[in-house]
Amino acid sequence: MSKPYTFYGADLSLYSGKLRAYLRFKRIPYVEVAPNFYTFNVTIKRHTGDAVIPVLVSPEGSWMQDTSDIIEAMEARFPNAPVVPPTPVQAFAARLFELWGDEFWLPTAMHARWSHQEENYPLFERDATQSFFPGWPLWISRLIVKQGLAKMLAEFLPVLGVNRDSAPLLDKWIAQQLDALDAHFAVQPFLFGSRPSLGDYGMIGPLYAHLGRDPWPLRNLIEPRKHLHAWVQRMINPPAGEGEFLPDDRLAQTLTPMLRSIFDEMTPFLASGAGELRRVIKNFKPGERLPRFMGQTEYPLAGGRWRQKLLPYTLWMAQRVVDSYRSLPEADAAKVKAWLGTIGGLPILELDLPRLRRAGLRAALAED
Ligand SMILES: N[C@@H](CCC(=O)N[C@@H](CS)C(=O)NCC(=O)O)C(=O)O
Repeated sequence: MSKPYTFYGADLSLYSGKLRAYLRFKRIPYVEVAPNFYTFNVTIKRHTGDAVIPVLVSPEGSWMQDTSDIIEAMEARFPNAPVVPPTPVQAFAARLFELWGDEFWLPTAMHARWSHQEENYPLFERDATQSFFPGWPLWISRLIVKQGLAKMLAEFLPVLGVNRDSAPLLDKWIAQQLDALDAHFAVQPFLFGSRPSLGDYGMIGPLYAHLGRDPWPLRNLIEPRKHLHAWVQRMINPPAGEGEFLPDDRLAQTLTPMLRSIFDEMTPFLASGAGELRRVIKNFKPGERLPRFMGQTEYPLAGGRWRQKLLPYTLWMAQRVVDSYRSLPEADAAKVKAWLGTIGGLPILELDLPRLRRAGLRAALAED
């Protein structure tokens, strides 16, 4: 067996769940290491520019950060059972679902964990103290974790628009989406057939650590939906065999409700964010890292309106999706466009995105 990769991650971390599920399905040899306080804040920061997980280090010692970039790099190295479908419509849809799970579900993930912290906090505290502060006196590590939590609650929930007044709308959206996913997984093992795709990996991020493992959401949101619960378990413990994507570039009808959210809610969110960035772009120099959060976006959600700050990084993710369309051979691009036309999805191709590059956890304006 070849030398293993080192995977810096943690059970409590959303994007670690995404990468872990991927590595397991691909049978890529890895050793998971919980980064301690020093590794996280010093070593990882030195190599990637930010204190962040997950990070993957190759046996040759190259450090990789950002699950989308990591999966892309690993797909090139491990071409068995590709997770991006070989046909254009399924491939484009898989990228849309990755973006949707990675970015559009963030308010949901944070709400599910932090709006129910009386039930969720003990597990979080245990994970965080054991992962980041092994060997430290418990009272000190508990105090540091609690301070980190206070900062998170003060900053992150308001950034994402989650508060007492907005929560009922988000709860309505969550119930709609989870019901739709449950109905889909009643008829298909994964989003596009019997093989998990990049889209499934985007979705397992929020649906593992924050919804599928924290006790309140697990008990109230996931366990009552048994097909969705079974999918979460399949994602974590992938079945033997490679499975396959549906033939003829077909999409199951049961994906339609989720695609409605992607086109009717997420696309306006991205358009609102792009407009916001365009308005302030002259204040930044080419190459400059943009703030992690900025401005305000507003978009339709579950029949109401949602307001949250823009994460310019989200627009970098959207740029990847649009770029994947632009790099298609003409005949494949025509198929994707025709499909988008039938489902009211064309505006995603017309987003006015400023050119961005990724810099660690953030986006920066591209140099050219
Ligand atoms: N888009 C990145 C996100 C990584 C990320 O946000 N990781 C979280 C843990 S799940 C983190 O380390 N956050 C540190 C911070 O927000 O400062 C990816 O896909 O890897």
